Amino acid sequence: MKQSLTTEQIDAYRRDGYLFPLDVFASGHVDAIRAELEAARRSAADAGLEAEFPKLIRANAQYLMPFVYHVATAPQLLDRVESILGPDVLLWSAEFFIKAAHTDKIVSWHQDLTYWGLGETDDEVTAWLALSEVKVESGCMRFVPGSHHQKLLPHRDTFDDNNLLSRGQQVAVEVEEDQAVDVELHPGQLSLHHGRIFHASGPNQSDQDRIGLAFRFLTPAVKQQVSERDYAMQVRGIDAQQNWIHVAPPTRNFASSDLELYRRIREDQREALANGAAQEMHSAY
Ligand SMILES: O=C(O)CCC(=O)C(=O)O
Repeated sequence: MKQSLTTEQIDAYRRDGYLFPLDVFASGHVDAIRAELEAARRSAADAGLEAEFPKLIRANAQYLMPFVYHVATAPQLLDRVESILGPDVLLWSAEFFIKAAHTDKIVSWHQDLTYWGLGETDDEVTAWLALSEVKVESGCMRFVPGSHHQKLLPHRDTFDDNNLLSRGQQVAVEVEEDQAVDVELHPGQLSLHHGRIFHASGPNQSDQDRIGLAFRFLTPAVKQQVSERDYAMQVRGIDAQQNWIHVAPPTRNFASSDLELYRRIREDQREALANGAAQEMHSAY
């Protein structure tokens, strides 16, 4: 049976810009996913990619590791995404956000869509899966309810080394932090968030690593507006618009042909990210 969201849940997502917690995987399944992550780390080391591994899993991990694609396409996860986006769904990126125990890594207040060249669209949703306990103490995400009703706002780059965002991007307006909601999740639970919601997360002061896997899903109506071309995997329905270069799932961890494609994709996407930087500099100063 389909595990669609209820009308109340969809209304809450549209009103608040987020929805959580949603039970997706049992704890045994989460253990298996974490074991796959460790196996992938070993495969990367065998391929001489040990140092690059943390960067390789921070964006587009679905192109390099079959288990990431399998998690993204689990019916109970995609049913929830389909409730928000409709029957035609593309997977644009899969990104691990890992904060080791007792580390200062944070994520500054930002709106996701600022950096991706995808415009201000409502046709994108992030499904963020907890692969560990995720508490305030371990640096859970925080959302400002209703902030997605605003447009994309100027951001500035802080280049803070402790920031998990590539340039330490930070929305350049006052954030009503006292209104923010803590997104605490148990392993196997999911949160959904809108691409314009203000969100951030603090350091991990707990004894355990905090591990999240964020999937960025789109409808085929979304277009890359900055880079000349962009890539996605079709995970449900059809793509009538053909705005995207479709990529097939990988068949083993870090195959050299997949790595080659991955590097080409990153290079092609760089234009959108760099362009975002130029616009932010322009609008923030
Ligand atoms: O995992 C985090 O702390 C932040 C994740 C995030 O910013 C996102 O998924 O958009």
